[in-house]
Amino acid sequence: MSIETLSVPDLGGASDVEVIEVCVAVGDELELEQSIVVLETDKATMEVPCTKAGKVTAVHVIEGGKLNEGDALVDIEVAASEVTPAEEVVEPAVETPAVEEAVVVKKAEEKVAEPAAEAAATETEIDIIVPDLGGAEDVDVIEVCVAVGDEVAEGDSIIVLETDKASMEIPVEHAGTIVSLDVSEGGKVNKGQSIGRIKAVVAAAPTAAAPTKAEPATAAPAPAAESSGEAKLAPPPATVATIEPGPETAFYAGPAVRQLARQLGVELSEIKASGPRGRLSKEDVRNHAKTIIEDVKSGKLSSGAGIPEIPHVDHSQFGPVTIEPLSKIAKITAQNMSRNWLNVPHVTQFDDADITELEAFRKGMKAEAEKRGSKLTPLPFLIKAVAATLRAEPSFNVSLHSDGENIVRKDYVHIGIAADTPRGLLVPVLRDVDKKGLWQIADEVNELIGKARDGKLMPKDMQGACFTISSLGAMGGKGFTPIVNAPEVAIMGVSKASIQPVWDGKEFQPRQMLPLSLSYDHRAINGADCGRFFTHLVATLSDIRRLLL
Ligand code: CAO
Repeated sequence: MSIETLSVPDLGGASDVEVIEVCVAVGDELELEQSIVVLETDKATMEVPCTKAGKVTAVHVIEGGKLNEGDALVDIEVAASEVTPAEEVVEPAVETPAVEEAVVVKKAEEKVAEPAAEAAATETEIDIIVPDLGGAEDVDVIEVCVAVGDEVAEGDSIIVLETDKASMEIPVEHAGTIVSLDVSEGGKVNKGQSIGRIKAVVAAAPTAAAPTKAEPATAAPAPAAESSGEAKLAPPPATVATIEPGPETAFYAGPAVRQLARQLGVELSEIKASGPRGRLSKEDVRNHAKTIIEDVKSGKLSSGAGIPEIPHVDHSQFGPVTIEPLSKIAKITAQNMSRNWLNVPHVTQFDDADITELEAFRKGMKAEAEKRGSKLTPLPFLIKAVAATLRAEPSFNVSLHSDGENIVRKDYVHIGIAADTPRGLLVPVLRDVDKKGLWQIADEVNELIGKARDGKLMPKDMQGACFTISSLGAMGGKGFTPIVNAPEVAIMGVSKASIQPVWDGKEFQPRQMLPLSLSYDHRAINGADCGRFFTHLVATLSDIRRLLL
């Protein structure tokens, strides 16, 4: 182990450069190329990368401080095998191309040598060549700023490149018309590569060998003025490290921050900056992404892209109001309802079951039920009939697999019962209903509903349902469209039974009709399946002797 001090590399002549972000702290394990600090001049933002891997033992810089070449940044403890001779430690410039790139920035025009006054201007087609990229290879093209046919002015950006340390705009050296482009967004480029051609008016050089542009100090020899006689653009100065905030960009972010934002798929323009002078940090980007995820999870933000939020309204402007917090269950229900409503393509089918005989039987059993300490409403009959129908029509006893590739067929029949409780809507689950008799179903339902209303349900009591029944029969109403409780694929709404005139072929008969509505997930179930399910269910309810078959 040895302690090494990492210092500020060659800043291309810039002095008293401001530290706008310190990216490390004592104790951090640094990897090679990890950013230590972010510096900012009036021309560029630059991240100073770590040239040695190791553990930070001291940090010598603070945010808002000023730095010059050679100033100590951090001390790191490096493994013996990593230790370099002392003289190399203080010479980081060779290993920090990104910083070099950043700091040699000057506007293209500043580096353009004035053409000789006597040189004649000629229109010629020339290659647009990728300049020295400070040693970086296969650099990502993140933006192509021009199209064939575009008129460009000298210094206009042709493409924007990005390494993990710097964004760089590659400017054109001459005004002219883009003739061809051999580069596309997402592609990679290297120094000296021709990325297109431009028809430009250039000053004819006095001799073929004379370069048309001044070379930036750190740039590699230009591939310009080739002996082919065809003019080539001399490489522009190495890079512009960041895109400066202009009126069109109200945010200010370094390349690593931009890259992180792209990786996470967040819009920089939507992020609130916490850094000095409105600069976005990686932390800002992460926090923004985290907030989005939390908002989607909580239902505050819909995952269905583009669904506008309901605007806030101050209701007190219209009359007196009180504001009460939602219960935890109400909040969870709201999330689940939104999620299911947005994710499940619902279809609801309606039918009426003739429960005249069922009701006669049920009422006949009331005294016995009371003797047993049971409560016999139409609900246990509905549960039993639904269980039998799920067995007869197993197309409803399924769930879509979360991989979107498979369907899960269930060989058990557990049924959820929506219960209105003082805390909100709860759905306890009655297990293996197909194996149970009516008394047992009635007793277990009553017990579960009692637990739900007393707040005594355990999470396992509310899991694993294949199908849900939501009965508003005691409350009234002629029909409603219940929302599927995914990953179940169907739910049945029960409304209030009433005596209706039913034509028996000769005359109208007064019959007790029970309105039913069946909502299903159309990804898993088709209308014909629903037709078969409903026919079987209605027939069973109309003649409960069928449950014996
Ligand atoms: N038609 C006519 N009368 C009905 C009926 C119907 N469909 N369903 C029940 N009744 C009657 C019962 O028979 C009972 O009367 P009797 O005592 O004279 O027999 C009376 O209404 C009260 O029934 P109940 O409400 O005590 O019991 P239940 O078994 O019908 O319902 C439960 C239990 C938990 C389903 C119900 O109380 C409940 O909470 N429903 C709300 C469900 C809900 O909120 N769903 C969400 C809607 S959005 O999906």
